[in-house]
Order: sequence, then structure tokens, then C-alpha cells
Amino acid sequence: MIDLRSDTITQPTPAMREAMAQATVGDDVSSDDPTVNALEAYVAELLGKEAAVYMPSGTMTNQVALRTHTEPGDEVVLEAQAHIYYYEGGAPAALSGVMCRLIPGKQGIFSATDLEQVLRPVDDHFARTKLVCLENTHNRGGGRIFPLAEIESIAQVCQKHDLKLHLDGARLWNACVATGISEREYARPFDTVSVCFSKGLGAPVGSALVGSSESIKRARRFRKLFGGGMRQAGIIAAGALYALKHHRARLKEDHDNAKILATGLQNIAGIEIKPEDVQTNLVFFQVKTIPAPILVQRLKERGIAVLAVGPHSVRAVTNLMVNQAQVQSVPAQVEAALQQAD
Ligand code: TLP
Repeated sequence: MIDLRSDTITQPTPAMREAMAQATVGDDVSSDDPTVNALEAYVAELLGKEAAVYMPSGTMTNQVALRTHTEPGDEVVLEAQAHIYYYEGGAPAALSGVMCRLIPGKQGIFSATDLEQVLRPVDDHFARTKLVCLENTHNRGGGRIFPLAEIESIAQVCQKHDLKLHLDGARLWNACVATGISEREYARPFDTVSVCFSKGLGAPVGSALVGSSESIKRARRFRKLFGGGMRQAGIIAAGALYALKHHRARLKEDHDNAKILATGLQNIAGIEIKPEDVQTNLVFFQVKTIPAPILVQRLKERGIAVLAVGPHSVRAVTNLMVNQAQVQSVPAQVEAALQQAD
């Protein structure tokens, strides 16, 4: 199977498994796990923040961040297709009791002016807006990179209005590799940043939330409250640490493969895609002639796994488990699947 459903399907390499097997561990709820402590220190340093806390998933780091920066009844501003809003099971309402105010972006990106337009004066009629969240790269925006200059303008608006700024940086590593901008530079304008080890980096489990010592102290309390306090978590943290040290640069291969895939798809009748829109490892394309779920089913029968992410929209994600030759074989299969008579 050529599995392009997500970069979350990546499996630990033999060297990563070896690092995990050798990890020294302790009780992380008591901050006694040396490997988790080493991972947290490494990530905090890499992102230029005072502290970090390791959690089981990117959903948890995002949702703990929301809870950390808000109280029930507050308002959070997000892009309309943000993962936090779109794909996290209604958690902002369920776990933090916050309202989501949505800004429709262009491929996931909105401007400082867009933000200013949704902000309202302090008045008892209105929810108190407390937090703005950005996503970089933007998943449903097609792996779009959030331009740093725009992030900085948004951060200025946040400062002016006393709002916190959180980044869902599940794929921040991809933005860094694609632009050459460091994690530290991208993280600077944010109060907290969530990063994932279990996507393109190939670690089996985990994400980290980074920020000031004070905000991470508060986040630790909500990690426990949400059930994310783990015990001998060094076993999995060792995979994350290994991935951080050895797998960041390799994301370029995924980006090159994504471009190859997009270029191969662009001349197929019935497929709509602009290769220039593919900036990282997520390839979104439109199927004009048949419903996306039908194409997905036909491709599965041909040994290719992709996801339908809308009635006529398909997502393919290049990743560690798929090499260039395999990616090159996909467009011909898409063309054949489109022409196939059921
Ligand atoms: N995204 C998954 C699915 O949930 C859609 C995927 O296959 O892309 N932020 C962003 C931007 C993400 O893409 C994801 C995972 C998360 C957060 C959540 O991470 P996990 O799966 O660790 O909870």
C-alpha cells in the first residue's frame, strides 16, 4: 500500500526504536523522567521559550493551551478551518467552555486587518476576547505557510488589545524547512506554541506545548486535569527526541515528493490542482467528474490510500513511509481510476 492518508501514519525507524528501548525513565507526573525532561528542555531551547511540557497528542497541547489562556465564556479567534475548531471534536466548547469566533482565511491565512475587524470594544454585551490562534502550516489550507511578516502584524494587534497568541505548529517543522526560517523566529511572536513529533518527524507519540514558565506551569495543571499526565513516558519521549535530532532535515524529501505528485496530477482531465500552491507536504486536489469518496475507494483497490476531505476534494500527504518512485507512480493510477467503469 502506498499510504498517503497522512504523515501521522509514519512508523518508528529501527534506530528510533533502539533509542526508545535504551531510554532511562521515571515517573513523569512527578517530573522524575529524565528522558521527558531532556525532551522538554530541548524543545524549549529550540523554540526559544522558557519551558515546555510533553503531552500525548497535538489535540491535547492545543486544547490545554486554550484552557491555559482563557476562562469559560471567553472568546477565541480562529481561522474558519483551523484544526482546533474543525478537527478537535468540539473540544473548545467541551473542555474550556469558550466561544469560537471564526475568520474565513485564504488557504488558512488571514491578515492583521481581518483580525482587527472582528474585535469589539470591551462591553458587558460581548464575550471577552482573550486569545487568537494561528496554524502553521495550515492543514486544510493545503499545507500553507503563514508568512512571518503577517504573523508579526497580527501579534502587534494582539498586544494592542491585550490578547494572547497561540500557534498550532503541528507542522511548524515543515514551514521551517521550506522557508529556512528557524523555529525560534517563527515562535517569537507567540505566547504558546504546540509542536507535534508524530507527523512528518515520524515519532510514534506525542506533542509539546512551549511558552513562558508561568504559562507552562498552568498548562501542566490542565494536562493533569484533562488526563494527560503520563508515568514512564520516557519510552515514547525518546522517540520524539530522536525524531527531533535526526528527522527534521528529511522533511525536504516529503516537500519535493509533494511537488512531484502535484505536477504529475495537473494535466489529468478531471483533476484540478495548482502545483504552485503546494508549499510543503500536503497535496489537496479537486475531482470534478466523480465524487471524491468514489475516487478514494478506487485508488484503495489499486493500492493507494488517500483521504476524501470534501465532496470533491482529496488530500494526499507525502511522508517518511513513501519514496519518490512510489509517488511518481500515483498520477497514472489516478488517471486510470478516473476512467474506470464500475
Ligand atoms: N491532523 C490529522 C487529523 O486530525 C486531521 C491529520 O491527519 O492531518 N493540528 C494540526 C494542524 C493537525 O493537522 C493535527 C492532526 C493536530 C493538530 C492534532 O494532532 P494529534 O493527532 O496528535 O491530536
